[in-house]
Amino acid sequence: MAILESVYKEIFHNFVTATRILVIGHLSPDGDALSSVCSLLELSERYNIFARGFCSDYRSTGTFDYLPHIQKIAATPECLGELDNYSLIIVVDCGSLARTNLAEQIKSLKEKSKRPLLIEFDHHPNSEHWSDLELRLPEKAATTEIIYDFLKINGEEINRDLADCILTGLLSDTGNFLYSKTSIDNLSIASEMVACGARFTKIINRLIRNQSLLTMKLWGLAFNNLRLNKKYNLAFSVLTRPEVDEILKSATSEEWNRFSSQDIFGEIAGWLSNISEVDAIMVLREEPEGLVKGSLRSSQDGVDVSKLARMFGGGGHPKASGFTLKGRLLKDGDRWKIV
Ligand SMILES: [Mn+2]
Repeated sequence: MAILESVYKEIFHNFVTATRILVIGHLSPDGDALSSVCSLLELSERYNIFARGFCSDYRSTGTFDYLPHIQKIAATPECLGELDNYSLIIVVDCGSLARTNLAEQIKSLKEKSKRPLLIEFDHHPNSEHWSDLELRLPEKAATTEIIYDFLKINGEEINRDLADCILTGLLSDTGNFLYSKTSIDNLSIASEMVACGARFTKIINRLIRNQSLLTMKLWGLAFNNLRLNKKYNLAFSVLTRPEVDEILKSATSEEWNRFSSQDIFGEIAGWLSNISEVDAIMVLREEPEGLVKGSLRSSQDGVDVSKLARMFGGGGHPKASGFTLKGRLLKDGDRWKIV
């Protein structure tokens, strides 16, 4: 559904008249979440407004150190002070309020008479309506594509820093323009961002050449464990905790940092969706807390893996989604069970 220009303008008016802004991305942020936060921090600097960023559990690995103001992104809520000290809170790219890791604090704000205005920018479909104003456009490839429209509609100049943010989000969320959802708009915005000074080669190198030896060993494990479910034409790889731990035990602290800040298993699933003869990919792995996580991807037209994810209580996009289940993986003959 198209969103009226007046909503972009109303949000902009609230932005430029705010006194203290907090911009929140999702936990373990990806390139789109970090770029979305950084672009709004850049805009707040343009208007001399105090602003902070927050992404729960964000660990800098240097991959995105070229993004403006990235050092202003806090990873723990203690660094933020009281949330009602902000006049405006903007949540970007989160999909659900839970992924802010501040859901309770944000919900409790709504009971207060004097509280920050709550705004959401997102391209994930969602049924929760907790914000005062939202720009939710599931047809957009990245949240930074929504921010691009927000800047354009409000007549803001796109400088090199903003262009770097917008291009980074677009590249991150389209798998460097490989996903089938990549649109003409995405490519034309990307070329405009390069014309505005975005460092295309630098960004693409950071996004692709950011793997460590440790992550390559995990890729090897996932490739080795790959099987085919002929009934559903689904390729899947199952990674048990002992197998993953065996690789992780030799990790240096830098490799560990990189491992925990990247969605490595999602990236592996994304790469596996290049297999041309299957309809979908699933990567299942055991997490330490007695959880089994699944990443689903597809590159085939007409396949919506988010339906499968929702059956398991998860969600996401038609071509990229995931779920989490309680339990452990158990091999039963040729089959895997979650018990
Ligand atoms: Mn995104």
